[in-house]
Amino acid sequence: MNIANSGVDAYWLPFTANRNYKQQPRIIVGAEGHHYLTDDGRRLYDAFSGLWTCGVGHCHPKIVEAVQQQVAKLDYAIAFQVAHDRVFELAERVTQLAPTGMNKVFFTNSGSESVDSALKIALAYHRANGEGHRTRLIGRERGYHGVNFGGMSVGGMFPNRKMFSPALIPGVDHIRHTFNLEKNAFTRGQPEWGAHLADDLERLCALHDGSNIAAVIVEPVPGSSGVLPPPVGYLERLREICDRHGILLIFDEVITAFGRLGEPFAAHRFGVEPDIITTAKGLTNGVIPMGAVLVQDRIYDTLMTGPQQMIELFHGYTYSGHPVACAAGLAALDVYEAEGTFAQVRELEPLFEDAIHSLADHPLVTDVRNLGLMGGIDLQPREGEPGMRGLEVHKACFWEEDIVVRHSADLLQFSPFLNSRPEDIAMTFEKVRKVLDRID
Ligand code: PXG
Ligand code: PLP
Repeated sequence: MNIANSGVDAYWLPFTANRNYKQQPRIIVGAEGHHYLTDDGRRLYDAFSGLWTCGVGHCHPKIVEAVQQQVAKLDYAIAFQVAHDRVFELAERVTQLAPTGMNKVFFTNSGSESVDSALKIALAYHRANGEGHRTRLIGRERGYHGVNFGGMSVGGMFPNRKMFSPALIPGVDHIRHTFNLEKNAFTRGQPEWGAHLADDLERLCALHDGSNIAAVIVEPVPGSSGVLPPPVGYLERLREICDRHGILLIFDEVITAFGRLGEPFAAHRFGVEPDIITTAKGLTNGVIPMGAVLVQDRIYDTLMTGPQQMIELFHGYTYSGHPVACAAGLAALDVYEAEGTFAQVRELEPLFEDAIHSLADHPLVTDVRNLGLMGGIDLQPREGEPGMRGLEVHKACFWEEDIVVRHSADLLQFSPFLNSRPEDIAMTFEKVRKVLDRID
């Protein structure tokens, strides 16, 4: 056993088959640009850009430098009742990128925290607005909103909920998902069929009475559950229904914000303005953990009530707006701007679409989906061994093809770098095809 994996037994890996992993640990000891360096001296191409996080590559020199300088100057500043200059700067920069009227930012440390913060803000807003009866929260089947209690409850991925069923928060319901193999298999980009699926929200408004619903939360493009681009007109319809019933619409943009769809936010790409946006990941290029909740001015303004010496929202984290995270965030936004990152994504999108759909003819592939630089490939599960084929592809890519491909059961997910080289996108799918050709 080498030094790098000597602590492997002590470590409980998140969202991982621990026993299987520990038989043959896959260990990263460094990263450079678009590659990881392994403990056995190999360079692996990262086809998932971290975990949808590191859009402009690992260890980007501008971000590294900003973090190094900040940590030496101000490591931490008390987050309650006092603030620091960098957090103001970052809040301002984020709102400049946000849809109009969305001028207030609450900082968190992850996507999960952003989601739970957003749900609490929605409830608090209605209460302050004289509608304390609006308490019900609506998510969507196949939604992923992180792993904290609120996000897990509005989430719609059954394995994440199953174990915790009795502890899910009450007063939550779900609209149906938009995945439909019969109508939309192998669609490139947004499917034409399915806008009417948004009307499922009207069903829940009839059931619970819309006046009792606080918020609807959806990922504009669900990521974790397999990259499901919204049918054309679907998000517009959700927005209309929310407006009709006075319901807040929350876009969970933890994956889709900061360029993944070729725009600052998915809200821009789809031309649909939510009331609240949750983010994380790309906010700092994944360099330091950080998330943010963006809200429309009227939500913030409504909450600024009561005696002025009193706290308006009893919520916040020790590390909200951490100075080092802010420095990483500011540097990341500078890089996106200087390098024209969002425009690069728009340029790469058609090429990525062609490359991922080149696998559509493979006998093990049952569906291929893509939008922006998000892609999903469903593999036919092996009889009696669900998830095994996906795991085998991931491992073969890692050990034999020097490429990191993420899988979730029999789904392969792709999150190319926002500044990918076109030849690397082509190489990614050539390698995946080679692996698919040799596994059974
Ligand atoms: N909301 C959305 C839409 C997400 O995608 C979270 C919330 C939670 O963020 P944190 O930072 O608490 O993990 C996420 C995270 C995958 C994958 O393979 C996706 C996520 C995390 C890990 C893996 O698709 N998304
Ligand atoms: N501002 C920032 C911070 C950016 O990252 C970008 C894009 O790269 C822009 C503005 C310009 O965006 P676009 O290329 O979509 O016009």
